[in-house]
Amino acid sequence: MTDKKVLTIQDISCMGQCSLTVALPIISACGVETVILPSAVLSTHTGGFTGYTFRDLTEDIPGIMSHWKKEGLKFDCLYTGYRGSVLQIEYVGQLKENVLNDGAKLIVDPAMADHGNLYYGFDQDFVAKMAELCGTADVILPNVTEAAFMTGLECRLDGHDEAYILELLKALGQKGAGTVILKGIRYNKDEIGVAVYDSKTENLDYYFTEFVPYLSHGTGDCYAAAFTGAVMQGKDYLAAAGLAADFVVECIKKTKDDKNHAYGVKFERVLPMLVQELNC
Ligand code: PXL
Repeated sequence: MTDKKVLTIQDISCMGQCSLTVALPIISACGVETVILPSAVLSTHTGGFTGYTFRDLTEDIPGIMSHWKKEGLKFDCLYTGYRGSVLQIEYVGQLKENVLNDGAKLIVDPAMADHGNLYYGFDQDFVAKMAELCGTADVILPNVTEAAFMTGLECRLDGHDEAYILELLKALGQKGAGTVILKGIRYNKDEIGVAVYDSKTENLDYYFTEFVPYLSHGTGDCYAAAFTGAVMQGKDYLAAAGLAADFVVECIKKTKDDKNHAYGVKFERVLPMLVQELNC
């Protein structure tokens, strides 16, 4: 058991099974205390819904941060997910300086693109800032689309080979990230994998799972939350990357037959897996 505390900054999409509404229960199921910094409140996420509300909470961040600083509150990990503005990316540096313990980990999920496209509302300026932030992180969790956007390399959605994947990993590592966990690797049609690349030693490992052909929002957020919880419980990066991958595959399997549920995955039904692996 751990007494470590994770601070996570991302939005609340009231409906949609993503960002904070999945991070909080998933990291908690891992047995890890989760402190939240909501970056925005949306009625739904931006993928597949129209006419959603969006309240930007950027201007609340400095006040929350300075209150925590006054109280002497410090956290062991900062995990950043979806952020609604460039300024919010810039605040991550200040959070790191003011409310993180020495040796705390910065885990960055770019959470800005998938399947070859940027999410609605993001532009190249945002991509450049996110790439800069990734350069300061201990661990980054991009998918292949995000990796391609941040490095300017070609975006290939399948038919990958190791030369292409290594090119992406090295380019991301050269920007400064300590460990790159690259998601969505397709070396064959039956499997999907993550690469775990240490940019200092250039050590590369993979973890592959069965490929379940079903597209859903929020799987990246579920992955990042389970990964973060596992790392806080002392798993090494490869073990945490593998557990998170198995968790997401099970979430997709629990969801894929429900045609009305493409907005997110039924992660609630798989939380016992995390409790069993990390929190008993
Ligand atoms: O799942 C990533 C995500 C998080 N938050 C919001 C989103 C998305 C993806 O579309 O729109 C608001």
